[in-house]
Amino acid sequence: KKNSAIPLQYGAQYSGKRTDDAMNKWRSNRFGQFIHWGLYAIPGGVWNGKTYNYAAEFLKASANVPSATWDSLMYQFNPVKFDAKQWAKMAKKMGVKYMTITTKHHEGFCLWPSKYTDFSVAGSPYKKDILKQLVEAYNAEGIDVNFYYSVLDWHHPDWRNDIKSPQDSVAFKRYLDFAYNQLKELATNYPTVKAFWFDGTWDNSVKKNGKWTYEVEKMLKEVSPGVIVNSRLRADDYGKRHKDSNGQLMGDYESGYERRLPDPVTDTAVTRWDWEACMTIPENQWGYHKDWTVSHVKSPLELLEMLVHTTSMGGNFLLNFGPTGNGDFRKEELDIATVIGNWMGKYGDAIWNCDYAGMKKEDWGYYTKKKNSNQLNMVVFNWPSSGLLKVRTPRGMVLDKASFVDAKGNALKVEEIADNQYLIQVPVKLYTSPQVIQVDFHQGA
Ligand code: FHN
Repeated sequence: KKNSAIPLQYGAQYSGKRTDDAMNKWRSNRFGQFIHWGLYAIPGGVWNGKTYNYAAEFLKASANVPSATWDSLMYQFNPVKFDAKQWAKMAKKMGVKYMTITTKHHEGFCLWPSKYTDFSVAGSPYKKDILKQLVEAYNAEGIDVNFYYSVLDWHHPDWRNDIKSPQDSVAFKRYLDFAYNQLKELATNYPTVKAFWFDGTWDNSVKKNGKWTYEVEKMLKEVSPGVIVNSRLRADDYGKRHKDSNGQLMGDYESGYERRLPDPVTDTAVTRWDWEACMTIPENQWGYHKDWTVSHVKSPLELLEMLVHTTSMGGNFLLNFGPTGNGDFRKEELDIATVIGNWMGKYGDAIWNCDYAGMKKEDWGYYTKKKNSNQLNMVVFNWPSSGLLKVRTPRGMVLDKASFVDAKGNALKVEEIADNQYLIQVPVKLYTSPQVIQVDFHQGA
């Protein structure tokens, strides 16, 4: 039931979780590859010999590069090593079921030949449509493609951070028409797109145009039925973002978790709606940065733990990659993709199509539950030196048997030590990657 205590024209367009096929597919994907690629990949965080530690895609701002100079990087954009099929193969091996690509980041450069601007691949020496190649190659591997779109635009002369005069209002209206047209163009020309991922919507200018965000959501869903839109797009009549003034989530899923995850003990409220977290491999680099020694670089196991943690709370995990200006991936990213892919190859069924199990978090790791089944996965990151894994079940849930997923014939001993409390006996051993134990249960009286 929609809570409409405060009358709104541009609030949430419906309430509750979507249950249609497109949303069910989005939810079952669980693991995605984010790709930030644009002109910023060419300087890679270095300007005039100086390395800037802040996010590489913000170099224009960090190094105070004049717009004309930055924009002329377009004439250097010629990624000779770009091979969409290779990218898609790597993604497939890593185990992702979707990929989200920056069609246009804050700098305004478009990876497709948009008829509404000259600032695109079409004006670069490379010339060809990057989006089209990516959509075809990833779709051919069975991977959904989603489009990231920055509403904030440092290139467009009509972009405004705020509306402070009638002139601002006129200019910004032109900008909003431009962005609306581009979005319609994307939805029309790439009909297999599954979701739009909005960003750069935090400024007052956008907050004062909740109506536009409402209309964009509506238009995209008309042009591309079933398409999914993240909460970042939206503002309501009063400029309230993500959730409207009545507390209803706007868009189809919550997209606020960036470089952080909800706490698995205290933040279980997130399991009530759809959500996605996006994550960088270094501390805060989305675009390609030449020097990754500027911050901590997460290990494959740290990232894997985040993926499992996210799945255990009913969310999707979008792991970011920043290809080089030549169009290939740095070695660190390829290595991470390989390690995660090897694990996913064995244990992916503990991720895809899995959800929150409704159980208390235990110190050994995370539960995930295959939808509509009587099976739990225990993904164990902290192997116990006691050889005992504790499981506390909700009332009425009775454990039947447990085994390693890769040794299903060998049952592990399950001992009931008190009402709804069990110990599973496991070998005391040193493992170098998280093990998955499958547990069968039934609902008792
Ligand atoms: O400023 C951007 C950043 O470059 C990156 O695109 C992330 C991805 O969530 N979004 C913005 C910061 O919220």
